[in-house]
Amino acid sequence: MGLSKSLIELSGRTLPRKHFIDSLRLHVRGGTGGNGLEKYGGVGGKGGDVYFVAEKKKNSQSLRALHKANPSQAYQGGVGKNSMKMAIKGVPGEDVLIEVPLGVVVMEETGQIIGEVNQKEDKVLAARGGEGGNPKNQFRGQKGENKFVRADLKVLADVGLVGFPNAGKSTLLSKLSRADPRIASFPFTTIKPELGILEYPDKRQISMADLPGLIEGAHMNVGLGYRFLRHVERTRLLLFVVDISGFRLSPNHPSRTAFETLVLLNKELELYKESLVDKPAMLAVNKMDSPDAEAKYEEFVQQIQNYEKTVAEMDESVRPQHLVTFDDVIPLSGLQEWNTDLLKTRVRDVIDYHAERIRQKELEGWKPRIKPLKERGAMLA
Ligand SMILES: Nc1nc2c(ncn2[C@@H]2O[C@H](COP(=O)(O)OP(=O)(O)OP(=O)(O)O)[C@@H](O)[C@H]2O)c(=O)[nH]1
Ligand SMILES: [Mg+2]
Repeated sequence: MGLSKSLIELSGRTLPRKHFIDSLRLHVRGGTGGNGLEKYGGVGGKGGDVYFVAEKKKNSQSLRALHKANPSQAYQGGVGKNSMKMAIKGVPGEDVLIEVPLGVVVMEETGQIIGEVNQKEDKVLAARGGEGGNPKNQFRGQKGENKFVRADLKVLADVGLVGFPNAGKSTLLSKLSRADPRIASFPFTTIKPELGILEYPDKRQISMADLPGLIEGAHMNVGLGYRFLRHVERTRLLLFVVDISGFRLSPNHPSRTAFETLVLLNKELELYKESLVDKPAMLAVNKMDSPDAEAKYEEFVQQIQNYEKTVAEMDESVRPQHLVTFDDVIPLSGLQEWNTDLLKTRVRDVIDYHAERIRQKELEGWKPRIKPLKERGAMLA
């Protein structure tokens, strides 16, 4: 299935860039190597590399600070020193470390991933410094790698909306929060994650990320694919949204029932990263106001109640190995606001339930550690 970004381009839409923050294009260039000194066989210093590393101090949640600190977004490794009579081995150029928040993916301009900064010790080489001059390069210091890269920050949200295009994710978010995402009757309306905040009477707030629609093949970058799948990683709860009438991208594409879209979503997550399937999940069966929805829902419930069995009967090409477990399944209509309050309450309950479970687990492993009082030397009376 050759669907790609062209659909979006064809529609001539511009990217709304409101609340979603985080993508930067940067110019990175490794330092030039120093020249060697042929007469003495001296080797020039290597040019400095450019790396992405985790920021040391605060754990900021955006790339904005980085942009502010260096609006030109150009980073260049230090130049390697020439080999000299007195210093036969040239001193290497200094490496440049670009500090970013955790959760940053560094990519080539083509979208190919160079590496990710997910943990404090992660270090991603973005541009290698040039070799110092040596016999192999006629003692001429080499230029460093020189290119543009993209740094994307994965969304950090309590809840991530996962669904096929057009399932009504953005509509739902607009009803649950004050967010005002773009809504339209064609697939791939949402092309960037956007955040909404669910507010509760006791001032509790839960953040929900509206994500672009996912279709089969997404893990291989079909549709908006990979670029968005990674945003699912940093959410605590996945809220699957399916259209009770199913989905069909175009007359050239197979028509999928609601249940099939669900299984395919499950499969895409699994193919992208198996651990995503183990995340707490809920299911919103949407558009219950459409014709024949009740009858379709009845069938759907049968299938989901026997999820494992129904899936086992499906063709291997669509069948996931590892099934998502849903803490709740709620039929609703985002548009008509049927059951949306219930959903809001249940989202909170499920998040709290899992938080409590994690806390309990931690407590189980907790043992009081009785330390001897610090030994003290003789005290002066
Ligand atoms: N009948 C009915 N239509 C709905 C409902 N929710 C959304 N829609 C319609 O479905 C279409 C798609 O809605 P969106 O909210 O943009 O869907 P989405 O899942 O965000 O789509 P993408 O961003 O393309 O992935 C729009 O025409 C909505 O008006 C619903 O509960 N019932
Ligand atoms: Mg949308």
